[in-house]
Amino acid sequence: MHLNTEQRQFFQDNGYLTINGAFTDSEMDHAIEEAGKWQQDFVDNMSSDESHWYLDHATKLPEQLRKLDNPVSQKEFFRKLALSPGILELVEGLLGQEAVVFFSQIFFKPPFGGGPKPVHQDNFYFGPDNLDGVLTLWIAFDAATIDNGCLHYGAGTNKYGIIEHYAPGREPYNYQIPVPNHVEMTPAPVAKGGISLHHGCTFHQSSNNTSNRWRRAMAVHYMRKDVKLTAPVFHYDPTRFVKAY
Ligand SMILES: O=C(O)CCC(=O)C(=O)O
Repeated sequence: MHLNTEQRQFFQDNGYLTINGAFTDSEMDHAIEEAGKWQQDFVDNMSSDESHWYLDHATKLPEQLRKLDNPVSQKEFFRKLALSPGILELVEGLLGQEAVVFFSQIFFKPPFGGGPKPVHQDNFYFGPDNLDGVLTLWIAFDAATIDNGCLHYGAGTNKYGIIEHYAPGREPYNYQIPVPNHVEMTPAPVAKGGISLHHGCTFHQSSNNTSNRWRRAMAVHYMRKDVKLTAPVFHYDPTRFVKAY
């Protein structure tokens, strides 16, 4: 998959880019089925610590997960999506070098209230030694719209460096930043099978899912192969890293 000059420039200036039609509906239906089976198995076996961390406490539906970690390293189906030749060409073209998937997450955002993800920068969590060496590819398993909780981006915040974040006491997984008045968070709806890319420093968030439709997606976090995560907030296990080369 090749970016034209305009798309490349948009990514460089704004720190994000949306491309529809990257995957087929049937690939996304398969992804939803795989994620659903895994979610059920996880819920059936989770500890109480895991239930605090992983359950979506906002949706009216019972016992739904907000996320699952490391699909790319744990499940072949998701690994194939993340390492498909077109996607790699795109990601490595933007990073300028061969890439490693060091972390990945499935975000479920269930219907009837599924919880928000507050404004944050991925690089705050990851702490890379090269801020331009990390990017996230977000694959929309379902169409993501404003009412079911698509991502919103702060255009140009990819150039802000890392801002200090804070986390509410009971939500150590929800580090966040107060958004300065001059930064507008712009919605980035994505069609089913579309992708949204963002630089590791770009401010982004998603709101509650106020609709009766799911908003499932997989975020794949890539870094250039010469990048080291020297100041991460959480531990990113190197045995889970997946080389794309
Ligand atoms: O899918 C979401 O709601 C949050 C995604 C996110 O924070 C990310 O992809 O880095």
